[in-house]
Amino acid sequence: MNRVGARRPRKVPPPDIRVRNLMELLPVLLPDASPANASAAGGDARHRRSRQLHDLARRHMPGGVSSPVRAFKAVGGRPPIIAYGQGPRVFDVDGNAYIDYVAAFGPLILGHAHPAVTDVLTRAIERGTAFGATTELEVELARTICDAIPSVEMLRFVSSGTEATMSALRLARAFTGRDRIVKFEGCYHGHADGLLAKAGSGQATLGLPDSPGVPESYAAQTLVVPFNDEEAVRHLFDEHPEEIAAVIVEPIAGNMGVVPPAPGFLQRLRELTREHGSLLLFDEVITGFRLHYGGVQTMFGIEPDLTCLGKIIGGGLPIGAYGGRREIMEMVAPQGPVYQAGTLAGNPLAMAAGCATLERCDEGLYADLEEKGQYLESQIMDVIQKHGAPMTMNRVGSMFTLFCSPTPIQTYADVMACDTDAFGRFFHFALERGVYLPPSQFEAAFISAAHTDDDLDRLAAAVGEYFLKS
Ligand code: KE4
Repeated sequence: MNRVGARRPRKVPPPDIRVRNLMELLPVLLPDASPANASAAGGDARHRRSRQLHDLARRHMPGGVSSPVRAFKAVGGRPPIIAYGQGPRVFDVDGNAYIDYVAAFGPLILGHAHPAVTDVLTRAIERGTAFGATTELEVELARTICDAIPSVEMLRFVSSGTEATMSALRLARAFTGRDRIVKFEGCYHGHADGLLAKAGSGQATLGLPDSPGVPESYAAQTLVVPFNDEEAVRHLFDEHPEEIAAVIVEPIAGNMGVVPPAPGFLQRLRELTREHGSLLLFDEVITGFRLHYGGVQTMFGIEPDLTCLGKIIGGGLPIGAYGGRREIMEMVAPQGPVYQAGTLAGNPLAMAAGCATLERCDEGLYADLEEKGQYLESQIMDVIQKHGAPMTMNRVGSMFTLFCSPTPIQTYADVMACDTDAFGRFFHFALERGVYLPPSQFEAAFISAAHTDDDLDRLAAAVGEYFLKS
């Protein structure tokens, strides 16, 4: 039993994998660095340093990662340790190259180390890293986002998507004077206690904790219903009249894999929330600026009361934001009584990377991404049909998921019926061939502006080769 305060002898890692000095770890990248492709070398020798570093990582960090999905538990095996990225590729510490469809789980719409972003960051970093004060670029990014999303008249920057949704829900409760919130099975909004809730059994509508450490009382304030089930939402409002502060939804679900809203579903949520005096929150942490300049809301012509953003608006640096109607946002401290704060909120480096990224999110970019998405989808659907493969693809713009399912995926129940073991086998088959998909059946994959048709062909070829062999 560790006595509090007792100093444990410091464990020294085996000498041969002591992390070298920082500058050695960040060698100047040669522009034409083209390390051996993962499939070029043989056996485990090509992952030697990754394995060593992963062992060291697991000694010092739970699961050897800073976020669970990165640990490959959903697909098995051990993750490569990444050294750097360039355009559509990432390279691991053993020099293996991968065409990257993870895109850091969404932010990197321009690809890795886009010169426009790295140039701006290089300039910004020479001026300092944080000030604890408002900066000009922060005002510029806030203005840009408010101009891009009509429903966002005012916003607050935070440092993660979790902070954005957590704060927006606190604000919604304050604005409505109500406590309950509604979320959908399969949608993920970050790890704030009240959002780690799962559906109660049977007719029970009150949420149950979806993680140890979440008090039942917190989860009970969260009502969880199936995505795309508008009748279930209507029933909740009947069951809990004047108790529901807000309904939060990923307007295009990305966290059960990509599942688009059923026709009219989002519009119905807008009607029901307005009818019952609740707020509609669009969690656009993934979809904000991913599919359209602004949010999915501009594609569907729906104005939520509050919007949560992240990922792309920070160009790969830590960021989140929540915003919406002025009368609601003016309740946020210090203008109003709803407290929320953050040391590194509005960080100047994140603001710089965000401004540089959004500057390039123009109509041409989205047209290019849609064309690439259509090309990839046609390539993959051809292969699936040719082999009669038990796989289907959901795609919206440049976000997609390959589901190991012989039938279409339209609901959370459909997703839960997928063969996740088969996905794990396919994931590693592709990884071995230098194609890096998100390491879970329940994630969205992303095409960036840097992906070429050859890169897209490599993924389609991996699908074809996999089913040819299986
Ligand atoms: P963060 O706290 O991870 O920045 O954002 C939480 C969040 C909120 N809303 C949506 C729609 C999200 O997708 C996320 C986070 N997304 C996951 C991937 N599905 C981040 C990857 C991870 O957890 O490591």
